[in-house]
Amino acid sequence: MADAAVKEKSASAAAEAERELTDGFHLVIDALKLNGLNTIYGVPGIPITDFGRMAQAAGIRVLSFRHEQNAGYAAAIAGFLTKKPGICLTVSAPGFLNGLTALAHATTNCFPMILISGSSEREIVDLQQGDYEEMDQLAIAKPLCKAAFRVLHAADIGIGVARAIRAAVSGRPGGVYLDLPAKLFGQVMDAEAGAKSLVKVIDAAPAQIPAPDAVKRALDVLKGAKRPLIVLGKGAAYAQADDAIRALVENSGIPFLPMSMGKGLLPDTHAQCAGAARSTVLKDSDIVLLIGARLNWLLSHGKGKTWGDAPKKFVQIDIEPREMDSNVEIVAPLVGDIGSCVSALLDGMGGKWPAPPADWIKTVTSKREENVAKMAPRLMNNNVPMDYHGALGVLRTIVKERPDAILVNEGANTLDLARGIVDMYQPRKRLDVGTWGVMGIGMGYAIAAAIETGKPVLAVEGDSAFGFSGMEVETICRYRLPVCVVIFNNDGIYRGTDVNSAGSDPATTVFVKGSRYDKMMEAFGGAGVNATTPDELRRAVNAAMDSRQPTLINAVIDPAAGSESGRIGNLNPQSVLRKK
Ligand SMILES: Cc1ncc(C[n+]2csc(CCOP(=O)(O)OP(=O)(O)O)c2C)c(N)n1
Ligand SMILES: [Mg+2]
Repeated sequence: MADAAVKEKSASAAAEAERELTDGFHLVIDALKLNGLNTIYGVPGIPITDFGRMAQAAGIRVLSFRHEQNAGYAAAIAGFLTKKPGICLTVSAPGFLNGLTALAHATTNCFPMILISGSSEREIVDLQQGDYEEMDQLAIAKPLCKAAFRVLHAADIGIGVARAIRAAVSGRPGGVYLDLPAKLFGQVMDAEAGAKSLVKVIDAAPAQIPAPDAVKRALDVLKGAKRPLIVLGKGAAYAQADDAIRALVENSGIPFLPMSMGKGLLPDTHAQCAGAARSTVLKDSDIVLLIGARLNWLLSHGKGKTWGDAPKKFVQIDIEPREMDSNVEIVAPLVGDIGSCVSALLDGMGGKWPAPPADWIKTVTSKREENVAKMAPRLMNNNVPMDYHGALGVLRTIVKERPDAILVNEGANTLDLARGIVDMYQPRKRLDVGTWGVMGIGMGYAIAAAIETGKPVLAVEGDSAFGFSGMEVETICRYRLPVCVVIFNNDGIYRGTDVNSAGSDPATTVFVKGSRYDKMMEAFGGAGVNATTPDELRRAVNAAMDSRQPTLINAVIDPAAGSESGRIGNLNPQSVLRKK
């Protein structure tokens, strides 16, 4: 070879060596950061341990959990609180499956979330040759989420992440699965080309403006109402259209009923709140405007005894057209995003919207006052052991005094009674079990709520409910989060009094009597308190909220105080044969 040619060849080799390279690890990190996704909830392991380290080094907040399900619930509720997809990161097969319940939960509850799981070698998985943690994760995830994608080439990471984000937040939000095979992380490509391959998602959840005809139709129906009602679902809370929703309620003068996570959009103490007159308004209303609330089991499917015999017409605001007529006829469907739909209704109402008939308002108000008065003395009781009402009366006052704290709530009696008793004053402050009534959201939700909002969190947990995610108290202590967990310890599921008549094993619904959950928190350096009276409970919760230190209060509740399945005992199947 001539000298010149040799020189040229070695120069180009040097240039090649100097050319900056990037890899799959960094492209995923850069793609997330470019789209403002700066927090990851997950559990490390092959093949994503280094990815987590590198993400942390690159300024992403990476929160390591003790179990993927809790990390997944954290990501799901982060999505609800921020309108950006919450990110959950897991290892392959078992880690992926542990995260999957939360992904399905996010989809069912319409929370935007992306489950990113590492996966094993495609060539081996697809030939079923028994790879480490072998599983066809993409196929398994598909029926449980809105969309599922796999990225095989580093150059496609930008597009893969963009598609995942759009699928999670656009239209009706939900869960998305993103499968990243181990090999992808180590794939190398030219850094400049890599940077160019990334996509910053523009207008990820575009406004969906309702059709003018549909708005007029809805207003015409509402105008004819004699006994109107507005139902505010968690979709209304998610929308972050708080001012418009408040204006619609107040300008129309219509009583409103908040669903569990819709509480606080307007304060529960608002003059138009019909929360304490729920059965009356459902039964007797004639026109019902549903805002981000579905007519599923939580609203008795819009029919039957709960809704009474009075003829009923439904107006429904939802971003998903197929939600309409899902259970009963919707006479005025308003399809669009909630902010745009509510604003359009407000515009159409103008300044002279007639107030609802005075007798309807009077009926609702007096029912509500009657029920509130009936409840009041029970909430002030000082019984020892505490009952649910005595303990919740304390927490109700604390939330009133600290309206910006976030309340996480799960259990059966602990859930149903807290929902009714503890008034909320601000939007998106009550986070609970959602559409499935799932146990296990507690600590994941509490952690994400503290991380995403910086506000103190009060987690009110049945002793059974807490057990599903209890190990995450270590996570709470590790990150020094301002979380106060109050466990309503009644020695079991629904009640602690069941006995097994057949043998020596304990009954199926009871736990170790007199357990001291507070010691679990102490094991990791947090504060533990055993509270046996309303006064002890009050002092302990206030101290925790003031100190912002991880705290667990074991609130001792009368084991006989609860009822089977809380407020939904009617859903237990019955047989005509006598129970043995
Ligand atoms: C994932 C899951 N598993 C099981 C259940 C069934 N379940 C409903 S409530 C509940 C626990 C109720 O007990 P607790 O949390 O102690 O509340 P309490 O009624 O005693 O106050 C269980 C296990 C569920 N809802 N979700
Ligand atoms: Mg219990």
